Amino acid sequence: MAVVKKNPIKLPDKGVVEWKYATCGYCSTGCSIEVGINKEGAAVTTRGVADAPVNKGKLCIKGITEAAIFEAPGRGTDPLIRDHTYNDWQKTDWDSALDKTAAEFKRIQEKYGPDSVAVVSTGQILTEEFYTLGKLTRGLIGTNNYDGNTTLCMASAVSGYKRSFGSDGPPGCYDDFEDTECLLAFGSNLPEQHPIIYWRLKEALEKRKFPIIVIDPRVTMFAQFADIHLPIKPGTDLVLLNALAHVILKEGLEDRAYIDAHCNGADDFSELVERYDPTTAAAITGINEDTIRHVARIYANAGAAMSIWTMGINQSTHGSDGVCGINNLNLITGNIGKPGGTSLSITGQCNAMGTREWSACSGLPGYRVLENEQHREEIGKFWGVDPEFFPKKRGMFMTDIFPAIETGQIKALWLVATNPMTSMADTGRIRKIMEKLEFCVVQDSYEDVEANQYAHVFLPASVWAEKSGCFTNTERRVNLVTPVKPSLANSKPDLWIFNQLAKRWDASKSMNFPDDSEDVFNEMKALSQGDDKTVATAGLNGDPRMLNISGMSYEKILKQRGIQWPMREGDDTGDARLYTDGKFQYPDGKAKLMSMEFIDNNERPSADFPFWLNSGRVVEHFHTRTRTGKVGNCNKFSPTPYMEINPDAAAELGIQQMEYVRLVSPRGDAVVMAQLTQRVPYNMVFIPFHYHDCVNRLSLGLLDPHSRQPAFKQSAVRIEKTDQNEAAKLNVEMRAF
Ligand SMILES: Nc1nc2c(c(=O)[nH]1)N[C@H]1C(S)=C(S)[C@@H](COP(=O)(O)OP(=O)(O)OC[C@H]3O[C@@H](n4cnc5c(=O)[nH]c(N)nc54)[C@H](O)[C@@H]3O)O[C@H]1N2
Ligand SMILES: Nc1nc2c(c(=O)[nH]1)N[C@H]1C(S)=C(S)[C@@H](COP(=O)(O)OP(=O)(O)OC[C@H]3O[C@@H](n4cnc5c(=O)[nH]c(N)nc54)[C@H](O)[C@@H]3O)O[C@H]1N2
Ligand code: SF4
Ligand SMILES: [Mo]
Repeated sequence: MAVVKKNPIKLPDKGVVEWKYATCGYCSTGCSIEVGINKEGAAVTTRGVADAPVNKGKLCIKGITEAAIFEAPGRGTDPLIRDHTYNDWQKTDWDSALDKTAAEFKRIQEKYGPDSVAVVSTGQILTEEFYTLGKLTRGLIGTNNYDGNTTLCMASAVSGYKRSFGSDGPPGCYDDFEDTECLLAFGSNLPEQHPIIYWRLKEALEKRKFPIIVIDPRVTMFAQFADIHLPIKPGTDLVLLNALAHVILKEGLEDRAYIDAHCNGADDFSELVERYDPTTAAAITGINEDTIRHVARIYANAGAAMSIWTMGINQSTHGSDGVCGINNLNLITGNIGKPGGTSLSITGQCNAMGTREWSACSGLPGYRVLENEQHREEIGKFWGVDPEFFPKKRGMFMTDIFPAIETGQIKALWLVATNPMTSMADTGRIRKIMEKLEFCVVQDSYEDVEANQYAHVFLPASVWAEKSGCFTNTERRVNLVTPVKPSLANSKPDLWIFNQLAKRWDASKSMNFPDDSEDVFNEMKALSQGDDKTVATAGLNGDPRMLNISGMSYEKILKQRGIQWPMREGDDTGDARLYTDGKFQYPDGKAKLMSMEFIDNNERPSADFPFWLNSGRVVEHFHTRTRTGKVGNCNKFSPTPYMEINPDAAAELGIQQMEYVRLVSPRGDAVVMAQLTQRVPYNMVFIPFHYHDCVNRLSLGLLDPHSRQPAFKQSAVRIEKTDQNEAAKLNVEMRAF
């Protein structure tokens, strides 16, 4: 038989002369990536690194197109400066921009007190940069109002881990897919938001079938691939979790030996979940009682079972409680710290972990806390700062900083790699708040970032692999970014900017601000080293030294394509899992079963606003589109703000596919295009939050009491018809940003 010859796919020759190593700068999966450099030294393409443990050569659409971000339109090329009336920007030199920034911070602190300057950072710069920003903010500027956009993202996971286990730190890893016998996924659309973690899951499933159960009000791509989909009523996951525990305890399916040996609070917990029987829970969650019992039995009877979650849990008024509920489920079934048995928060930004570990945003570096005297003294001594200079408890969260600007308590704001004008809830209010600032400095790689509309100084930062340092991914893997090309124009690495700014404070003369990122890494290594026996004395949140990176070096990280912490001095590599010995970070070494009552406090659909407003992401875009909005091969899939609406609801309102509509909430309005799809239930619309002046003009964002994270996914709206020509004009204006 004649062999049919197919035309092989021909990749255009990009003229690559060298491949340089980095870690992807978008999501927290942590893919190892190589950037192709041509003979002019320009980054022209990317490819996955074949021997990397995370991605084994694979990349998603964002990683594949990432070389385009370096020269994308809107990059900041020079420092900019302007007066208080927001007149035209003037180009300036670095010294003038940094002098002005330092002088304004000092003037305002002198006039209104040290905490009147706020610093809000990100999950997207390198760990060495986070650590240096922490040193500058805590050790020199001396404001306690220092936080990051991770309050919009991972704060509930951090808070839940601390409450359950005594410390932050995701205990599992991607290899757990290889051993698990059941996977529960709460509010996570893994195939779109973490495509390569999803690919790892599919790989495991090809070798061995095990049930996938997805809990999400939408029929996401993940839900479509699941064995069981629980389309839960928004914001009610805690009730489902308490009911699953109810069934497990009632039917004697728990791991009693594990609970007795490793958990406190079992009696209170049994008493609490007794009230969450499946019949009561079904009425609240919309999941029928038989399914609740069925899922509880599958999970508890599996030899090893794991749970993952993302923003469907964290971004809720019960975000922290939801995380504790997931941890409870895994504690009572003995599924922590064993292969295939874990409670794994899927993180968000490329270095959401790095900021938690080292930025000193909510405490001090290396999981140390401000509330602990010993921690303050250790860091004070190490940095050469009087420990009395440190506050004795954490300051405001990002979501409290903005209301404090509104009331005049905070007068100056420094935004580092975050764009609250698009990403915070109720942006109409945020706009008014930004106008109140006496001084605002924006440090971003792109000068067209919307937050810059209210800045008086703009500091253009180098982006991603123009810099050198580490990211930590979802499974605690520290991986390296190397500078693959020089910084664009007059932009500078964030590390350089922090170091130069530090020089504007006299006290910096007796401190160390290394220029080289590896020297900074070595400082962090030294701070992470320690005697593991200090657990009992470490105080509030246990032993910071669980986060031990003392055995790592850039060379080893590069060689192993990323190493998980902890890796102690003398170890060959890092530990895959935490808590394998069932010893937790509370002083008595036990975890805590948390008893949590459900409080029904969400804004919900009403006669005036009859639709749930849900929001999230799509695979081709990243956040506020400062990058993917300019990459043609990403932006072409969804250039226009749109909502998913159920076809039955659309028919009733007389709305056609691709028609523009006006959405109205108690906060504001937004014009979007309608995409008719069964993915959303009849009384819900879903909007990707990537577009400026869109879903966050509408969202309420009630705060979780523990984590202060906003409930971005539970608001209410009504839908109105709108003039199609006007809407199209508005859309063109918005796309021209
Ligand atoms: N392509 C792409 N990937 C990304 C990002 C991106 O912008 N683009 N961002 C990164 C970041 S920072 C993050 S934080 C992650 C986010 O990753 P994900 O959390 O997976 O993404 P989202 O789309 O925000 O939300 C996930 C799901 O939560 C569901 N949900 C809403 N309300 C509820 C509820 O009450 N209960 C439950 N169980 N589910 C609910 C939504 O319907 C949605 O499908 O993605 C990361 N990866
Ligand atoms: N309605 C709704 N709102 C949400 C969410 C939701 O699901 N729904 N999700 C929330 C979540 S989980 C998150 S994480 C936030 C994200 O919200 P933001 O942090 O506001 O989003 P980004 O667009 O990622 O902003 C990061 C900025 O950093 C810049 N940048 C990138 N690399 C560098 C660098 O190396 N140096 C410097 N200096 N700048 C750099 C980018 O250009 C960009 O402007 O949004 C939150 N908002
Ligand atoms: S999955 Fe995440 S880390 Fe991997 S290539 Fe895609 S965006 Fe980058
Ligand atoms: Mo996030």
